[in-house]
Amino acid sequence: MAILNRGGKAQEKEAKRWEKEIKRGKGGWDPYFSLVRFYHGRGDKEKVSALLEKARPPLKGALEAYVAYLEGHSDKARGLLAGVEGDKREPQAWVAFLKGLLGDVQGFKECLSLYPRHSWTREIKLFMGRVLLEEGRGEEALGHLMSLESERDPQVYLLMGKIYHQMGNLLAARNYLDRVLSAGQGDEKREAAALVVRLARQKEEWDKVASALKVLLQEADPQEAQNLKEELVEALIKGGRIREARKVLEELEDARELWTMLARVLEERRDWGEALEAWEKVGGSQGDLGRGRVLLALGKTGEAREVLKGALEGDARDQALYLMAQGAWVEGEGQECLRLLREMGEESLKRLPHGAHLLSRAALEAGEVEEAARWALEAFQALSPDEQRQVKPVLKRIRKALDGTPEAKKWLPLIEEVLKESPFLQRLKDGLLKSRHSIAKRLEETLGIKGEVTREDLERIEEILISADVGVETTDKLMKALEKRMARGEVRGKEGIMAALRDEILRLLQGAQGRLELGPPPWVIMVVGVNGTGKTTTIAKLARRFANEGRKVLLVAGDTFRAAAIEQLEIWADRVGVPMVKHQPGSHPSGVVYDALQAARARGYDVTIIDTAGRLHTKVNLMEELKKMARVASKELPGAPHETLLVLDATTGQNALSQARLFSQAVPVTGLVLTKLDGTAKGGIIIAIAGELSIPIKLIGVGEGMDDLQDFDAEAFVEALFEVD
Ligand SMILES: Nc1nc2c(ncn2[C@@H]2O[C@H](COP(=O)(O)OP(=O)(O)OP(=O)(O)O)[C@@H](O)[C@H]2O)c(=O)[nH]1
Ligand SMILES: [Mg+2]
Repeated sequence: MAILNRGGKAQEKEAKRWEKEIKRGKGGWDPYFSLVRFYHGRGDKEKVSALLEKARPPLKGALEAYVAYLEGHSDKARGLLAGVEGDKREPQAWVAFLKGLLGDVQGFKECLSLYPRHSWTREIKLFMGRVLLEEGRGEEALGHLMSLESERDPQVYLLMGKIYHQMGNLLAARNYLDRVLSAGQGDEKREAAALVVRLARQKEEWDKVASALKVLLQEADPQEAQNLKEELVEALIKGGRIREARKVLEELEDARELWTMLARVLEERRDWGEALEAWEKVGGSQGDLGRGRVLLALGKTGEAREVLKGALEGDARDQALYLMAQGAWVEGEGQECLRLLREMGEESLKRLPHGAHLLSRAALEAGEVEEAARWALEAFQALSPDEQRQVKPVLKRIRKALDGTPEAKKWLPLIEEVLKESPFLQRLKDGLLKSRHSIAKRLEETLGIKGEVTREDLERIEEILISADVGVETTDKLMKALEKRMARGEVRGKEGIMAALRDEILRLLQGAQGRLELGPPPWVIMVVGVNGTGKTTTIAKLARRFANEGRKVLLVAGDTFRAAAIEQLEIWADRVGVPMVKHQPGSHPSGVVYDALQAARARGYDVTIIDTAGRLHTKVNLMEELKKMARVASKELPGAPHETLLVLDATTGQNALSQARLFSQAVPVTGLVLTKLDGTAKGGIIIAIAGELSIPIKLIGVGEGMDDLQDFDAEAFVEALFEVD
């Protein structure tokens, strides 16, 4: 069955040999099938017809069926084959093989039983696998292919990859396709690469996409290469390989969209110089718009406004007007800013809430309070919650300006409605009142909002941060970040420096934000910390939270050293209505942990919270006790304690940092609780913690009330800390 031979130049020679064999009346059916395939593959219809002429039944019928199959007429082929019977073993096998090709897997099986151990067993299995794959019978196909797997055959691997892909086992699919990529060549390698591109793209594995595309590129013709390179650039950009993307992009013609994509990413990375060049490549009004935006970010306001004029004609007009207005605003030309924004028209302003926001500020400055109110409200409704925070101060100023005017009646209720805080945020703001005064308010009072930033201003910022307990190291980090932004020209004026500082602090806190999550029961939380930081009250608050969520909670009086400590937790357990395990005062703390975990397991508690002592005769004793408790817990319940919360008191300032280091050395602290933020003007300690420790902050306490223990939300925190009324 030479028909199964693979393509290639050798075929020319082979074909001559087959022709000779036919002339000599030798070789049976093989040379006929091989030649039909060969000539059909070259589109040589005459030669195919000549062969059909020459053949006698039943070979003739079989060949006709084969040709119909090659032409894609499977039904016709089946009809033609129906009357054909092979008389001897080889013809019989050919007929069976054709049946197999036409979707009757039984045919392949017959073939295999006629020639059980022949050089083409492998090929037949491959064909069978392909037919089964087409019919969606992947599992069956795998059964036949397994025996071939050991041959390290890229063809087999490719087929298995495709089958696993069809079956939805993407991991296995990728595994086999990767083998084709590393060992295969030619068609298989290309096919595997194309499939890998698809699979990796679904999973957004851009490096994989890129490397598979490169395989495809190796043998692509120029037209294909253009398309593939476009895809490659996209994958490289998405994978963050910007420099490489740019290099490939340089080779492409007419790739505006990709340049736009690249320019956007460069802008996001604040890579201004490169972004500017990329926008230049984009050209047209979009390009002008991009360049204008970058120049504005660089503080080159005049140049930006000039460039943006180029974008005024065309579909980027509104954006251009908005950016020009921004430039005017930064330059202190309030009236010009207002004029440009008004030129945008109502509809456009509604679509561009940032424009509406800017308009409200410019209008307020110009004394057009009603216009300001209208557009501030419009912007607020359309912006994301994070951006809404920036509109709030404007609304507050408008509220003040409206006071006592005839328009107040119409606008004040609307503004009040929008400014109403959620109870959560309100409580946080109340809790952070002292810190807000010592940080944000002082910054604003000493800096003012208008004008350029001087060296003294920076020194004052530094001073205020340090005095609010942000700590020398973290303050230094923040100041460096600010100076870097200023050097890049990103920060304009005092308003800009405040925004940048807020942004840097937010980033720092976001990096430290954690979440208290419960795993499967029995989940065990151990609460540690020096005396008086708020361990026991934190436990009570958590117990109530979990109980309210409908969980079974168990408390453990692990501070066995003081009778009062056991009583205190007991009172809380009663109040919250959850059970508590205790031992005699003075007994061993690990004993009570052991009992409690047995109970937790036996009675199916969802979460068990262990209170611990804050003070022993020496620090060493305390740490040793904690270690022992953790050890006992993990022996009783593998993995326990699943969470170890360290409670820190915000009013103790820099001391909190050394406590955190000390406790982490003894037990694996998984989260921090920072209490009493309401009791200090030095809430900056949380920024120091975020800057200097690598333990996530999970909870914060902003008061003694039961609801004053909050999940730490960096964004809300920064808003509460910075929003000066
Ligand atoms: N203002 C304020 N007080 C808090 C906060 N959290 C805890 N407290 C108070 O801090 C005091 C000490 O709290 P406890 O829970 O007894 O502290 P502890 O860590 O268990 O102390 P020891 O058992 O002595 O180690 C109590 O009066 C609490 O009400 C908070 O977020 N804000
Ligand atoms: Mg206590």
